Amino acid sequence: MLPDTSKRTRSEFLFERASRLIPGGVNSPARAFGAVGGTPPFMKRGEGAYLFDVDGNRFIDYVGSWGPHLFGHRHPAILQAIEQALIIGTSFGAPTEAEAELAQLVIDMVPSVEMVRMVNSGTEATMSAIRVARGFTGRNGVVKFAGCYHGHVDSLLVAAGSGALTLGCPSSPGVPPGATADTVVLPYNDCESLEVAFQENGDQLAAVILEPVVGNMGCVIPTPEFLSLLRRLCTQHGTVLIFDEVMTGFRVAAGGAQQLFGITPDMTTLGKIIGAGMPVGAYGGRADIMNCVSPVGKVYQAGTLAGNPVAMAAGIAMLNLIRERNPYPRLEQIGEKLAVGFQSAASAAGVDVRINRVGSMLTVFLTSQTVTNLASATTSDTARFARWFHGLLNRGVYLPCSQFEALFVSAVHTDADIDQTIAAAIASFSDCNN
Ligand code: KE4
Repeated sequence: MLPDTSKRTRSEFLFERASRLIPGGVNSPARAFGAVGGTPPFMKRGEGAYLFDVDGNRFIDYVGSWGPHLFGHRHPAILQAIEQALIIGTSFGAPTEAEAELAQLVIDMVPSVEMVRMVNSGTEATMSAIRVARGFTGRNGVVKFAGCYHGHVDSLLVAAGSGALTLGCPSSPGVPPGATADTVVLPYNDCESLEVAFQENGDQLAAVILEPVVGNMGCVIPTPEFLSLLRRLCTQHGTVLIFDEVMTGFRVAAGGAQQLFGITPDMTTLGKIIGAGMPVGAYGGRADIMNCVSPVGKVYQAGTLAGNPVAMAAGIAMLNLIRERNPYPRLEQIGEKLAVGFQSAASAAGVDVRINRVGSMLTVFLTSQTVTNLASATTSDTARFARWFHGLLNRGVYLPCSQFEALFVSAVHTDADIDQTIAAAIASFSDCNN
């Protein structure tokens, strides 16, 4: 028997109030249900694989705060670390031992990282990495790929994914032409256009930045040829290759996509899991590049709360959990079980889907086309996705509220959770046909 989790009375009241105080009633557009309609449930608490809203509904959570909760909500080891950190204070604006402890863990785990700087978000990480790459090379050009999202950095808010794509403004108003004049946008997985871009601009390119597994146009997987060509051309032209692993870092492997695919970038950006739900981003890479960063070098970057002890404690606990528990075999197994279940549910209802998955991150695209880039991702039937989404939500399953996002399974989702999710998916796919 599937639950009825359609009651939104309290959430509707809170959303109406919030919408008068905060643009769209949310502090990040991705949460606003803009593409699927309806009222977003206001959450009261999380526990393991579950979220509980203010109307007493329980949801199996596949958002995980958009990635951080690799071990589910309120893991005891992470809570305990935060509680102990709070005893000594929240932030000092002075160096603390914890910052070097987390830095050492990142350097030990992520192949490309020889030195690392902590910041407060993924956006800060990518913004800083681009500036450092430009300072290091003395060049201005940056290549990004259509559908990839790297946070709300002016120079990268061009053909961006995630909320920008979902809400139909991949290139945002308010970004002056000068901010994107040096940004070259190419199709993802397109080796030919990459070759041409380097033939035409190679000696002006400071950096190439990409999601090494895309989450922000939905999950899109790079071809081995694309990644190895990227690595070869960047090396050949002295261009800094930046893997934006804010989403894939510690998600698809302990060492991220660069470990999974065996391609080492020059710089890496991190976020989400590194903070275990607390505000932490990081950028790092080759020591010769990172030594350009102030105060050692001249490329300026700073942050009042960067490296604060509470967030560091959460990150240290998370990365130690990963090293002690090695969740990736289980994440692969349960991610596969979910994907196979979604595929069989869609087939049973006669709904065409394409599912892209890497480990515990995946997207069910409602299209009959194989999805390898933004053009194929946007063939998806977003209206039908909205109906499927709400069918699941009203049956206790909480997916990201956009066709152009990845969902995340945690290490604490059970087989029973997956079975319940698939039962809800079967019913919801049938809804789609009515
Ligand atoms: P934040 O500034 O939101 O911490 O990170 C920006 C960012 C950078 N790079 C990648 C690959 C990312 O996925 C993100 C943020 N991801 C979105 C969800 N796709 C965050 C959700 C939101 O914007 O509320």
